[in-house]
Amino acid sequence: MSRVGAGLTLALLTGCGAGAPSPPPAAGPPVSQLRVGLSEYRLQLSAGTLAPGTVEVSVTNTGSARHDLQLVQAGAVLGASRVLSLGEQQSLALQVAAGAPISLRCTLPGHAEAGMTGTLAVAPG
Ligand SMILES: [Cu+2]
Repeated sequence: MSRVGAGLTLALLTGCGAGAPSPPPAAGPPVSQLRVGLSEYRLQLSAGTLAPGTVEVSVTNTGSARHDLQLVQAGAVLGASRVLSLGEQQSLALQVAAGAPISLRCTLPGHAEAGMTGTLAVAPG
């Protein structure tokens, strides 16, 4: 118990110092090219907001287990990669509708629950 408390205090004191996990990308300018890294067990997104229209997504497995990526917008699957082994890369071309956010997940059993999920905003049209 006390060890957990001390760790939390230290994290608060050091704030954004080196070694802290990098926060998810803030809502920056909308992009039409996105890179997604898959690892255990998280998704690394190169941007937080997509431009509507055609978006190129480059998916790379940077982890050591097999992963895939599925992107869903408004209940419809926009695109999905095959299951990628370590170091494998696949490019997807998506047709993105304006405004509605996109959810991302690895579909392998247990991976989304372990943290392999993410959300992208989409700029209004
Ligand atoms: Cu996975």
